[in-house]
This record gives sequence, C-alpha cells and structure tokens, in this order.
Amino acid sequence: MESALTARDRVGVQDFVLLENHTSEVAFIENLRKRFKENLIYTYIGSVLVSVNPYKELEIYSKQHMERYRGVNFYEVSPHIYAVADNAYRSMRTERRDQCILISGESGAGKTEASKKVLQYYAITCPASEHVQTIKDRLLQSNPVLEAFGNAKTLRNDNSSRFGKYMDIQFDFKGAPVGGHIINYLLEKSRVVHQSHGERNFHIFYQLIEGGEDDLLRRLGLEKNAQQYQFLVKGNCPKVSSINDRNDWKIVRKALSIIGFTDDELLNIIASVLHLGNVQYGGEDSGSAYITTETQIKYLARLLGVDGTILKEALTHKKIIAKGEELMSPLNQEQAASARDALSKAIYGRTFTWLVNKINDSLAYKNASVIGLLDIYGFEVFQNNSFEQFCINYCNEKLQQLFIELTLKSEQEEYEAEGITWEPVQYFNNKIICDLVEEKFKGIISILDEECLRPGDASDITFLEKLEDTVGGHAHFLTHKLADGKTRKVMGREEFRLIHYAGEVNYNVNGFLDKNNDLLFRNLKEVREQAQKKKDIYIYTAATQFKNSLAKLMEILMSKEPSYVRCIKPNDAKQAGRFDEVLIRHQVKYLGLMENLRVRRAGFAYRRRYETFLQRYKSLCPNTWPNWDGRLVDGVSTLVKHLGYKPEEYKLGRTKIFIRFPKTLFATEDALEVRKHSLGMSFSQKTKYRK
Ligand code: AOV
Ligand code: MG
Repeated sequence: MESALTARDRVGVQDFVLLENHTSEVAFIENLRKRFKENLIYTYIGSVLVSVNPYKELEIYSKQHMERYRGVNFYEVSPHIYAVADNAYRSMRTERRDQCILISGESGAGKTEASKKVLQYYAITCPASEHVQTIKDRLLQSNPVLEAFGNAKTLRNDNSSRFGKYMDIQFDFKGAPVGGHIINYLLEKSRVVHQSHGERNFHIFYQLIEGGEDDLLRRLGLEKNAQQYQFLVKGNCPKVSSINDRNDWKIVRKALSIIGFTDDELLNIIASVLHLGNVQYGGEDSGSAYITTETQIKYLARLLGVDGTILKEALTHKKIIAKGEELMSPLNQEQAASARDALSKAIYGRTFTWLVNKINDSLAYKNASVIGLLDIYGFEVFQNNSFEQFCINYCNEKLQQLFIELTLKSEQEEYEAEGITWEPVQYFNNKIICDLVEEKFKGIISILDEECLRPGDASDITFLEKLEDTVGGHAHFLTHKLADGKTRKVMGREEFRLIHYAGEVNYNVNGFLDKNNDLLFRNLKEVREQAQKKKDIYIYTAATQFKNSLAKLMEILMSKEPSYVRCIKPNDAKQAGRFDEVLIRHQVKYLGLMENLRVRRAGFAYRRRYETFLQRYKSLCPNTWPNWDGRLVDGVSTLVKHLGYKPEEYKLGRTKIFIRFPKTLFATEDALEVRKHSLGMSFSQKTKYRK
C-alpha cells in the first residue's frame, strides 16, 4: 500500500507549523501559492485543514486515494480532506466520542464540495451490509436532491447553498453507516419570487423545464422555455455555462426515486409555483384587484387540488375581523401581487421542509455514534445586501465564534489534562459582533422584532432609527449619520453597516420588517399578538427562529469533538489557476489562520500518544527495539534521550509526548528514513492502523 510522500507532495511545507518564519504572513501566503501552483490545494495547521478551491477537477478523489488515507496518521500522507474524514472516523471508533466536521469559508470557497467528499469517503470506505448499502445510497442521494431545491446560481457561486445544512451520519458498532439525520436552516425563500441581475432561481425550476419529459410538462401545463416564467426572468440569466440543467434533471429524478419519492406530488408543487408567478392582475375602478390570467388559475386549481373560485378569492382578498365577524376585504393590485408572492414563497418553503423531513424518514434515525457534518452558506457581500445576507453573515459570525472558543479551549484543555504549562495567544474575539446582533433587548434582532410587533407606524425606516438610537455608538455599527450631525456620504440613508469579522457589509433595511414577519399576510400580526396574549403558542419571527436554531446548533456542535476545514477562495472569477493574493490575504486574516498557527506554535507543534510514538520510532534505539516491556512513558523517555532531545525541546504529559519544534520531529523522521533504507523495508506499513 502506498503511503510515502513523493517529492511533489513536499512542495513548500505541508503543515504551516513547519514554516521557518511562522509569524510571517508573507511566508504563509507564499507557501499556499507554491502548493496551489502544484495543485496541492490542502495544507494543515496542525490538525486544521486549509483548502484552496482549485476550480477544476483534480485527480485526487479516486477510490485508490481513499484507500491511501484509511487508518493512516496525518503526517504520513499528503494533506487531504480524506485524512480529516478518516481521523474523525477513527476517533469516533476508538475514543467512542461523537465527532463533527465544521467546514467554513466564504461563498464559493468549496464548503459544499468538501462536505460531499467527506460523505463519499464514508460511503465508500466504511463496511457495509445490504441494508447499509441502501442507507449509504440514500445519504449520498440526498445531496443532489437538496442541492436542486436549495441551491442556486448567485454572483459569487454558480452552485450556491441558499440554506444551511447540518447532517448527522450514524454508525453502528461495526463502524458501518446505518442512518442519518438532516437539520436545515433558513432557506432563502425570497429567491423564489425575485433574483438579482445575473442570478437565478433555485436549480430545480430550470431542471424541470429543460429536462422534463414532454408528457410530464404537458400534464403540468409547462412550456419548455424558462423565459416564459416571471419567477425565472428577474435575473436575466436562464443559462449558466457551468450547469447542465438537462443532465442534472436526470440525476435528481433518479435520486428522488432512490430516496423513495414515487409520486409526482413534488413536481405538481414546483409547477404550481411557476404558474403562480404568472398570475397577473387588473384593477377595477374601485381599486380592487382582479385576476386576468384564467389559464394559470385552471392549472393551479388542478395541480394543488383546490377550488378555482376559492383560490381566486384568496389571491385577491384578505380576511379581516370586523365587529366580531369575518369579512373578505378586497386587495388592490399591489397588495394582491404581494399576497401572490407571499403564497409562492410559503409554498416553496414548506415544500423544502417537507422534503427534508421525507429524506430524514428514509434515513431511519437511530441512537448511535455520530459524525456531524456542517455545511452552511458562506459569508457574502453583494452590491445590495438585505435581510438574507444579514442572517447568513450572522450565522458565519457564530461559526467563527465557535472556532475561536474550541480551538483555544481544546488546546488549553489538552495542556491542562496533560499537566503542561503554556502561554495563551491573543485572538480577535468576534463575540462582540455576535452580541451586537443577538443580545436580548438591545441586540439588532431584538430591535427588529420590537418593530415588527409594534402596532402603528412601524416601518423599515423606524427600525433603522431605533438601531441608531440603541446601538449607534457600537464599534462595529455605522449608519450615514455622523456623531456631529453631519452625514457619511459613502452610505445610503436606508443602510446600516456592520463591521463583521470577515469584512464590512452595508445592509439596506428595505424589506427587513416584512421578511422578518415571514407570514403569509401582514394582518397575521394580529393573530400573533392574540397568540402571545394567550401565551399558549408563541409565533416567532424569522430572525428569532433562526437565532434560536443557531443556538441549538452551537450546543450540538459543542457536545462533539470538532475537526475543522477552512476553505479559501482563490479568485472572484471562478477561474482555475488564478491566485489572487489580495483576496487570499484577506481571507487568511479574517479566518484567523495566523493566530491559529501561533497558538499551535506557542505550545507544542506535535503531540503523540506514547504508544504511537514508541511504535513508530522504537527501532531507533537499541533499548526499545524490538520491544519495550516497561511503562510507556519510560520507554519514550529512554528513546528520546537516546535520540539526543534536549530538555527544552519536549515535555512528557500524562499520556502523550509534546514536542515543541517541528525540526526535532523531522530529525527523528529523517533518522527513521535512513534506517528504513538500510533495512529495506517500509515502516509506515508497519504502523498502519487497520480498521
Ligand atoms: P461553497 O459551498 O463554499 O459556497 P462550493 O463548494 O459550492 O462553495 O464550491 C463552488 C465551486 O467551486 C464548485 O461548484 C466547484 O466548481 C468548485 N470547487 C470547489 N471545491 C472544489 C474541489 N475540491 N475540486 C474541484 N472544484 C471545486 V456557498 O454554498 O455559495 O457559501 O452559499
Ligand atoms: Mg455551499
């Protein structure tokens, strides 16, 4: 079995900890660049994997590559996402601790691809029986399905995840995947009815229209032309060169049937949304709206199984309660159009949730050991940023917070557990930004909720004014107003700016209240107030629901042992081979990679369990070769003294040896290499851990 590193693998250093000048950002980026040019997209910082999106297919994901990483230690093979997957798997099995793999990075950096690679690794390398094969297939097939319904082309990424996803993969005592469970987070529903220039709606619509069989489309009343549909033309971008909708349709259809979707209910709903988008209104003299597109109503009634007259009324009226009586009050054209859009978003959003639930049912959740896989939407900045970007970027703040807490915490805990003293390293802690967004009563979400619930003249602008009053002085918050009463010219009057850990973003408050209310009709506000009075149910706003679900997610993640994958986007043009230094430096900075490296270096670059260390190097000392019978710690001590380790170079903890400088271990590795050659055998083979 192949496991030795080739010369090419050794371009630059494969662990940043080994950099000569480890405090230099220039050296850090130079190392990334050197490796990137050689298609070596993965590099470690200790156990954290840094990955640079190659924007081209690399020949490093074959079954043979997977085999190479099974049961092998990090430093024996070149860095790879498979090594992270394997390491988590082994820890789960040997230490019986639930694991999670957290993948972060900005939009288009490669998170979703990385998470798919992890899943494929388990699907292919883990043991399987016939039943397990079914589960494996479903786990794998859930990806194309969820991507079809939850991903879309944005300006940042042709396959951008517009929902957050956390997936538990469950393993039985033999290490076979036996089940799974998916939790989804806040789908960007507004995309159903509107797309910015150069962006698209969710993939599924185009797939159905481009790939759908003729008789299917006929039954659904759809034409084979995306330009016909109002919900698909807003971004003026029906075709994307990197996407083959027709092909993808076949993949998605097959995936749907493997998961167990047999009827066409789902497609009826997707078609209905398109028909809804084409519902047009005219206005009576009185101002009331009426529907001018009867064909759409006919199809809608049939596909949704509702009465046409009732549907028409629902699309042109709202229910009000006057003097204790229920009345239907007519809407004007504009109101009717937003009722139609709200209905479309609600239908799509619920379908997505239903889809996730169906997939979960098919995955048979059990109580077993789990590896959690987190793939969320990455930090994003557009020309115009709205409520959706606010939520997405807040989510990324939370994840960064977790990274900070856990990398520091776990490092500190390990030294403590092993009885080793060390010097902590300072980080920029983004807790201050998380608090600004989520704090009770005075955080941005609280203020937004307050405006959403306040009867009377509450509007997006009053929300902005409240923000200015409440958090105006915060170091990470700005609006166009300056403290001396003057205005900041670079900012619009309807914007606020957050200084995120990853950069500055201006948010336009237009639509914040509506999107946060997230209810079919605005008058449901009254329903909510009544519900609150009754106290039996509380209808949460979108932002608060999101905040609560993120808090739960953080709890789930904290209870597991984390592995990190930090994804970097090499350029904004989605191009292979282009290494945009300014862009990369920015990411290295905000991902805190230099601090990460310093923490790793300030303590001990390497740590090994005594048995692993002894097993690997025992041949280098006559007293430990071929076997050491005494206590492990004494064996290691004898060995390193024989190798000439100086006292300041290492420490012996309770279960592990800590080595301060990489060069020490490297000298030992070289010695091993020499001995290996003189004996003509492969040691890496001997130390291989077999599953
Ligand atoms: P993201 O998940 O981080 O963005 P993706 O994983 O979707 O980004 O990656 C974007 C695109 O980059 C993919 O569609 C591929 O074309 C390419 N890519 C990424 N990783 C690889 C790889 N390892 N090998 C080859 N190509 C790759 V977002 O979901 O927008 O935050 O919300
Ligand atoms: Mg993604």
